[in-house]
Amino acid sequence: MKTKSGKSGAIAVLMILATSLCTVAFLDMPADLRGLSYKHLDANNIRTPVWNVGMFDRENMGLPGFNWPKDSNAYAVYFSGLWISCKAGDSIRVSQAYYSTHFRQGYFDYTTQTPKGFDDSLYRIYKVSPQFPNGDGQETDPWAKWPVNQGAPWVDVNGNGTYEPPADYPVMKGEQNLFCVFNDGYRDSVSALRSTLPLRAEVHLYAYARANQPCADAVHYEWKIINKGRSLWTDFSAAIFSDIDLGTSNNDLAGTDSALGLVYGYNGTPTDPVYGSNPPAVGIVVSSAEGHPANRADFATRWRCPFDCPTDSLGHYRIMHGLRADGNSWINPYTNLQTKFSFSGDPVAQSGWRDSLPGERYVTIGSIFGNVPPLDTIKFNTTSFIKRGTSNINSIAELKNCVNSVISINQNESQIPSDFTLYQNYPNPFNPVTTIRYDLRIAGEVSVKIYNMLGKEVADLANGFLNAGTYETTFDAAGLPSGVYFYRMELLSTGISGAKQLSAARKMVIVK
Ligand SMILES: [Ca+2]
Ligand SMILES: [Ca+2]
Ligand SMILES: [Ca+2]
Repeated sequence: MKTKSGKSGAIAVLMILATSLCTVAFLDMPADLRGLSYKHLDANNIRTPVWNVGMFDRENMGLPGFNWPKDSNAYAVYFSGLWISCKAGDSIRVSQAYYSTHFRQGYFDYTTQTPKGFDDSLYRIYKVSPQFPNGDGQETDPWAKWPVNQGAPWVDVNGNGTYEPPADYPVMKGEQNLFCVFNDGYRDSVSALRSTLPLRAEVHLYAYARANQPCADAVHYEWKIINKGRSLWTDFSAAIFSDIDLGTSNNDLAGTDSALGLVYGYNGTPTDPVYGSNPPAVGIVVSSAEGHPANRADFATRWRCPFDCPTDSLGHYRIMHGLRADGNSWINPYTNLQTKFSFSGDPVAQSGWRDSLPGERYVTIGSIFGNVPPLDTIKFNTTSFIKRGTSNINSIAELKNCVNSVISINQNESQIPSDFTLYQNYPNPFNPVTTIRYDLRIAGEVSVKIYNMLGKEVADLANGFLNAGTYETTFDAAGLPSGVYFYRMELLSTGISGAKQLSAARKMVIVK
């Protein structure tokens, strides 16, 4: 059995007991398991569970959750969770999903300053898909169940303020979309070592995955964190903790990239017993941080236990502010400068400050938002993604090449469940060749054209009848000057709801 810092053999015995009783219970979970629920994102080649209490990448019964390639026996992450922290008055506040979790389902009532919904089965996790307005009879809920009254995002097509599916529908940025609400107001079962007063935070999680995710397999998380207490949060930070385990956990390394705002894990040896040769690299990137002065990640680090392991709430607060667990700053030994991105050298170029001595690794990445007054909301969006190259090290190069692509997808506006999807070109900016991808869910007359800034057509990439399916076309801009261009797709469909003309356009940049 995999052992974790701070876990005892007694807990492992309890888990085995729980297993034999076939209950929803696993290693290091709090005693009260009522209301816990999870559903999977498995739209591309990642299959991973998301829970209604701030944790993800973990299966039931304490098993690793980030299955890639899905339906294989290989996993790249053991556990991930949301971490938040602040100061309120003189004291620090820390709430974490860290194997166990400080969060519970339900909302935090501002008026009475109490958590609510713990015993209400409506505060479960929800999942909807553009393909299944009535659900699929398995994990996918009917659109009508989408909990808009809990804050789940939706589109009011007729603008009357009332949710009337299927005319109105959930915001669906991907083929699979999850939502849940949780808060940190219940502290009854918190480990004494990491206990602080709660922040009184209410969190709305919207998570999604796309079937056709360009460049790398990815899942996206949008954390909306609301200060429901009556105190100002100062030095508020949000982070994702991840116990990356690429196949076998005892031969991994990790690193960060401050320019990309990325933390990643990779196999420290060319071959992993589970993944074999050329094992993949897995990354987490802060795709946006609204309410943050620079809208980006401020810190990313990797740590090991017991060497530089946080052991109490103060240590975790420090990790969530880009410091070492002991309170000192990280010092880059190659520059002698303080940094909040540890191990930020380049394993591909074999330069700079790199991780060494493969073993068990943990990673954390996040943003420091500063002051958050009562009832203010911050938005912290993260993407987890994975890429396999031609070697354990080349996988890092390939992973980094995909950062901009997975982020551009994450920043898309709500995807209306329509008859087609037009994706961002890749690469972008480009010189001189790029790829444009689109999905047709029904057959129809399609045109894809490229226009310059003046609206003049400069290329015609598709024109004619196409069956439903996924299409890719390459565009060679060899004869065109640098600048901003647009590509526009039009679809004339004759579906069951009658003939209709649909169009979408996106921007791209030629840099020579
Ligand atoms: Ca409506
Ligand atoms: Ca490994
Ligand atoms: Ca690990």
